[in-house]
Amino acid sequence: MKVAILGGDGFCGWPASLYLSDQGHDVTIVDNLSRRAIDAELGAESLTPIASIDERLAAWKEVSGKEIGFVNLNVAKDYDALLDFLNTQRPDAVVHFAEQRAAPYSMKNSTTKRYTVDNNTNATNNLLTAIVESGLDIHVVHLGTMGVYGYGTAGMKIPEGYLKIQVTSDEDENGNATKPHPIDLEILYPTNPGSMYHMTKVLDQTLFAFFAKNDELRITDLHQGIIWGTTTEQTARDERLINRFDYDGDYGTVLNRFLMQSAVGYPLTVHGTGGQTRAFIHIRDMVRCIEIALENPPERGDRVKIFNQMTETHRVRDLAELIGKISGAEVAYVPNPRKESAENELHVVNETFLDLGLQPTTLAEGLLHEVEDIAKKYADRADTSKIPARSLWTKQNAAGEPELQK
Ligand code: USQ
Repeated sequence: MKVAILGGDGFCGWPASLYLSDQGHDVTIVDNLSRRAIDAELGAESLTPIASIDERLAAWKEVSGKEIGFVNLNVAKDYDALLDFLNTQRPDAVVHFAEQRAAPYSMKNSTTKRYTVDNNTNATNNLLTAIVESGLDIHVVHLGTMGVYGYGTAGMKIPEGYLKIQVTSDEDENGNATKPHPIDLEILYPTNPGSMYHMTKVLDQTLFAFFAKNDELRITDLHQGIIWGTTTEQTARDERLINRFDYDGDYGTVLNRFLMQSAVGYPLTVHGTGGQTRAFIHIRDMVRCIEIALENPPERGDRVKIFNQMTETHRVRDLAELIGKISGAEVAYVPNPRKESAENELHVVNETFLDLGLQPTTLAEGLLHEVEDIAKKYADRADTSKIPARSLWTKQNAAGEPELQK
């Protein structure tokens, strides 16, 4: 299959590109290297030393004998170049990772808030519009987030995108009064994003629904949980293929952060009570899920296909305590910089991927140690001043209490 990977230089995009290339797909990465620019802006580098994109691609060719193409293009801004790329390359599928993906970065200040919304929504809109203009039948696989649902429970498992509901009507189709009677509907699960970033993925969902309905584009939206792990079979083949390892307060995600903190002897930063329950998936399952989604596209005219891309749920404090137990790390309960429920349950349906053959990589001590060992190997590159999460969801006063707007 000919596949274009938008955002193929990032944390998910790079291992997915290598995996698909390894499986024999013809892969081209489209990326404007914005994630590297944000590293420079934040003064926070990946813990692992990532090679330049040219070095990465040359190393992959050397190691695997396979070639991955690269086009430096800003999907959110360079519409004509994107359209030209699609018309020239004529990919069978596009995997869309080209979005700013950190919730704390998206909540930092008005510049990062506006950047996240501009970048993410324009990237999606440009891609969908360019596919329509090209007239090509390209399957779009988009990396969405579990965070579009919010993390609450309505006393039921969160379904895969769509919710069956029943409403009571007291009129017929012509508006004439009738006895109250039930009507069955299926709607997009009500959204409840917790950050500007998560909100952009909600906006994406509406764009997808419209383009699937109006232009009959074939679209799959993957509602992914929090990734843990950094290494895949392909990234481990050569040091120049190494994946990013974000540990800073903006881009580092919770379990990888805890493992890194344990490796460098920094107390694990549990936000609030740590009662937040979240969905997780190992990075090796993520790359497999992308391939499964590519192999199982919707038909033209179908509604958007939505998969919940997660394999298990965990409570933040349980993860911290587990790592404390196996590695002897100290656990610190710090004030929560975010506005989120202190405690929540989370139950999620993930049958589609399991039915299509995904064998989940669940949280196991061996794999936790593997991540910690990578963090230990590169511990001398760590800047511990970048660990605390400083991006606040609401302004706080000196006592750390929310500052109400007058
Ligand atoms: N947390 C801590 N301590 C930390 C870091 C995080 O207690 O040091 C807590 C947060 O307060 C939050 C939870 O852990 O309650 C998850 O935070 P996170 O930074 O690991 O994940 P999140 O901000 O939700 O975003 C990440 C990815 C995003 C993806 C999302 C999937 O950055 O791209 O969409 O996970 S999900 O969480 O399922 O929405």
